Amino acid sequence: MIRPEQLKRVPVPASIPVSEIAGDVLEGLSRTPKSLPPKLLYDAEGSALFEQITCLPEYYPTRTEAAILMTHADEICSRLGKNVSVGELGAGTATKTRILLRSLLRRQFSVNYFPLDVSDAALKLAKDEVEKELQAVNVHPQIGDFEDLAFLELQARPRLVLYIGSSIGNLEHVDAITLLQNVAQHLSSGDQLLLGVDLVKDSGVMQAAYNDSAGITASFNKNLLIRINRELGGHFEPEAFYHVSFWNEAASRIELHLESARSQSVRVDALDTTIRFGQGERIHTENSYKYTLERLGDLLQHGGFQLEHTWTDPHCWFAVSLGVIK
Ligand code: AVJ
Repeated sequence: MIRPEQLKRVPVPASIPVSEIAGDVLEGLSRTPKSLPPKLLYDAEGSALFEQITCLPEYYPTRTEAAILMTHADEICSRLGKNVSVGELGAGTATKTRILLRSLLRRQFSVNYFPLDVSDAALKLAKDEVEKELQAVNVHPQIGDFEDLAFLELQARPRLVLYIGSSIGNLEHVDAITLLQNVAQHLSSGDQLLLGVDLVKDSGVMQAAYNDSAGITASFNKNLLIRINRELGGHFEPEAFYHVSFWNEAASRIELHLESARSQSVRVDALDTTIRFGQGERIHTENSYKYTLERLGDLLQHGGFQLEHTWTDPHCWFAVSLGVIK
């Protein structure tokens, strides 16, 4: 965890401490039904696989959101405070962010940009790519998860917080609201949030995006087992698990699971435990919630933001909303 006093360019830890993975893995795999927190999917390898996912023909969210940002960048920037600093939650490699930064630099001389991510590797790429293209952007990478929001207070006001890419879709509704409330707590009147969420649409379109024909999403999902093998001395055979994904209409979400192909026992050395799987038993690895415009409005409001404007694409597949602290 990063504390505010550590943020003055003191070296930050290279990744989530192993003990934290151990606790999450032990807890998740001891539960019935078994589950693992989605943030564990995003180690260096997982983040690289997710980058590949964003380029897949079936995976519409990234290019749809990028198109919204490109089409409306000037209008979005015209609605921002004068001379904003930019923070970003789950920045990844910041590819889409550069669309906004480019446009922002037509309005202000420089930008202080604070990308937060759990992946050290992704942040390094983000910093390199942004600084290579946009010399007037000062990048201040923040390694951490969404509990480490104190860096927002290091940003000069007015602040813009980016939470794009539908990352909020990983969260249960109550947790999404709590997260926005936590963000709001570090902000002041006039500070803004730009939030990107995936919208409910034809289920075939959504399901194809999480079950691509090249099998990249399957590799992304199974990478979690490989990570446990590497970091915790696990003995998972990734071939002994199937990638399963489907649209859960009642919960308004795509679910990702790893399904045991047979009954098996898997030893995890660092946990000093053996995990038993029945044939067909699943580990729930990720949810990707899809919103309606109405639910998106409620989310912002309950999170402490007043909705200023929402931009969507022509199919209304994805939405980018700007909210402000009153
Ligand atoms: C990174 C959470 C936005 O939900 O679409 C993509 C994750 N998982 N394919 C999403 C993901 C499998 C992605 N988010």
